[in-house]
Amino acid sequence: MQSGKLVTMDEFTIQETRKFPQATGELSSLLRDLGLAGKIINKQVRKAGLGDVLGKHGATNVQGEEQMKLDIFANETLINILKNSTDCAGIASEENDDHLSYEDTFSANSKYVVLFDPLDGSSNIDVNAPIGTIFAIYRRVSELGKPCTEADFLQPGSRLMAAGYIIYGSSTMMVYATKVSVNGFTLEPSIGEFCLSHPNIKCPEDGKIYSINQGNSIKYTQEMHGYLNYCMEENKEEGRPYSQRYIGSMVADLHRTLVKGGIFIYPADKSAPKGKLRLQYECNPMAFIVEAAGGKVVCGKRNILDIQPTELHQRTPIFIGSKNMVSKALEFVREKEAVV
Ligand code: FBP
Repeated sequence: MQSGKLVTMDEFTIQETRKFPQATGELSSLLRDLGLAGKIINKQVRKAGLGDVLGKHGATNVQGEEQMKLDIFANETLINILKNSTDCAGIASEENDDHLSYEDTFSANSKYVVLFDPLDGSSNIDVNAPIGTIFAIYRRVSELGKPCTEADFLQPGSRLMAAGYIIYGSSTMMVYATKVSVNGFTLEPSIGEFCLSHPNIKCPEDGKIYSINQGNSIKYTQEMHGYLNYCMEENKEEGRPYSQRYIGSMVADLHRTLVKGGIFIYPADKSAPKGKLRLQYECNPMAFIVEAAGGKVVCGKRNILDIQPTELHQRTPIFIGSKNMVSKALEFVREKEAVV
């Protein structure tokens, strides 16, 4: 890659495919379709204050959450783009009760399924803070040529083929991981292409930032308080107290944690004994990305990627980020936090 030469995500995925002689290019083309969906959602997000896309839609989703107009727009955009894609047999979304299988011949013969959170950080949409789209790609376990089944969407994270997110922040970026590497692409508006800007991302082993909604701390266990006190206590040698940062969009808090180091925690608590964040389209894709970048992810007792899902919208506690910081947190919370 010559310095200064822009490498588009399309070029990059094609170059990567060449490294795997058995590759058919289907996964790369699916990633490109997700990039296209990201560009269309980005266009709406960037002018959210002008069009009629801010505010609530009036409906609620399967989690009982009020859906925002942009949630619906992003959801429909992804469903339609992946439906027209030649490489997706079906989808599951945070906004849909059940999975959707695409039954046209092309889709039914596709070997991949996609799960997504179409717009993560809904509470930040109307206040112009960073939001994102999260996606996870599995090779289906059901028979090709037939409609995909629920089993295709209830696979452990360790079976992911690829996962990523698109962050609509100060710039728009797409970050995705395969089993071998994590790469980031920034949208170059003048050519409308995601271009390689963060090659081979590595999550620093240590960090100086902890990220948690401490407003919930009255509901935390003693062990969790033990770790928070550890983060806030003075220890110059170890660079503590850490700084606290919490944007309230998982995509934005995880993007910072991935590139700068740190730890992001959404623990179980008295009102959410299984945690808040969803395993299949929030925690597993982020866990796959951070682990591929050398970071660590647990639910309090074990690696989140080893959990065998039983429900599409199940939740899990999550401790994710710099390897050494997550290991330290585990020293405090192991056992008590594990509810899965
Ligand atoms: P959705 O917006 O997709 O429902 O995601 C959940 C989420 O907004 C995460 O992005 C974020 O990390 C978390 O919930 C914030 O929760 P809380 O407001 O309880 O801290």
